[in-house]
Amino acid sequence: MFDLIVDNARLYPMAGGAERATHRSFGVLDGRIAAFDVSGPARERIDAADRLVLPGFVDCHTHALYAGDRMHEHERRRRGASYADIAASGGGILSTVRSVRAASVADLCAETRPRLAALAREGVTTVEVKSGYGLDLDSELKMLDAVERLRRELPIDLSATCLAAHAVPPGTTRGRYVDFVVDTLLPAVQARGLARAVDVYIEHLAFDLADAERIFQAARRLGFGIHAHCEQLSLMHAAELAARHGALAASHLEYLDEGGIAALGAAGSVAILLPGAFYCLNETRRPPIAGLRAARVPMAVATDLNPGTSPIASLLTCLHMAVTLFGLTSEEALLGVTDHAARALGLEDRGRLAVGRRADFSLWDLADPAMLAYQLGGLAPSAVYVRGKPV
Ligand code: DI6
Ligand code: FE
Repeated sequence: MFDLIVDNARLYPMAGGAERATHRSFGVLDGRIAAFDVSGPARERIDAADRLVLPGFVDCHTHALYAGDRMHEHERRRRGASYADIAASGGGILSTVRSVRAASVADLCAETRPRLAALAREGVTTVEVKSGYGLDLDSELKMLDAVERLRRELPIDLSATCLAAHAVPPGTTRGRYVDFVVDTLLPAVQARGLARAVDVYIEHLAFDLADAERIFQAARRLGFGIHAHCEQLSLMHAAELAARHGALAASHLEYLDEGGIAALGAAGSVAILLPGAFYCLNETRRPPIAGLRAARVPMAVATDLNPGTSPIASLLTCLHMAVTLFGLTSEEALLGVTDHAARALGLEDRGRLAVGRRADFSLWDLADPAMLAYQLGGLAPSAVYVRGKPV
């Protein structure tokens, strides 16, 4: 006896490819998909009435938890200021750090809930959320505590990443700050079980390869998954470093070269593409999609939702941009927000409709899933389920 049977569905399992399955139904037991083409008794039934069924979307790179906003920077950039100019004048990441340090856990949760709700309305059932606007022990732990509080409270799932190496806070040096991250912060996060992965912003205006090397070594000793912001504004050969540490994923990659592509391919790391940041920063250099495709590096697509470079609480918008701005096919973009995104988080229990995977799925009144890469705006699932329960 199943807990739930979904019948009369056009299923797109996103399991190894983006094509439609021949199955028309599946059964759910204990929150997981138990079998396809099922009949017989079930505690509950959904007649999908020939609607599409897709796996729940995974937004695998966000900075969704923050306080305040940076609307004035958006306007300065329109008048010609660069991201680096804004950072140099005390804006950028450090301006959000001031707001986050002044906020309570309750404030952070209250400001973040609507953003997560917006993602959930589009069928997102798992969101990765990074710290990195605290940059001291109490404030980084406060951010991760807030993520944990939201994770317990919300029907969708959250996966926390410690991005302590996001910027050097005022009043210290880069070297001393990396010492603190390695010796104090990462062990504290690990002891409290507050993050699954560690990320480093490797960029000329943030941390260099030697800093990242030390942080990744410490993170791996503590059992964290490895993520990195790589080659967004310049070629640092950060992707090779991340790959050498067995990174789950490397993000951005606009300046990635052949060596970096080969390294990601050999390590089995996912390339996370963030067209929202590319768009908001008016960038012109596109990530090397043809090279990634040829090297069979799995590509994921995420929002990078953050108050500075990607204030975009819509994964469908980013899916559309991945196609229109970066040239992904709609199939690649759909795999990028499902199977490949789950893989980028090391969450191999979701991302595709397959026996044994979590019953996280959405129903859509659409002729074809490619519609999601075609129409911008106005699309939402008619129902979303997490572990077989309606959201
Ligand atoms: N991810 C980041 O960490 C920075 N850029 C990006 O794509 C920016 C975050 C911020 O400006 O707040
Ligand atoms: Fe980011």
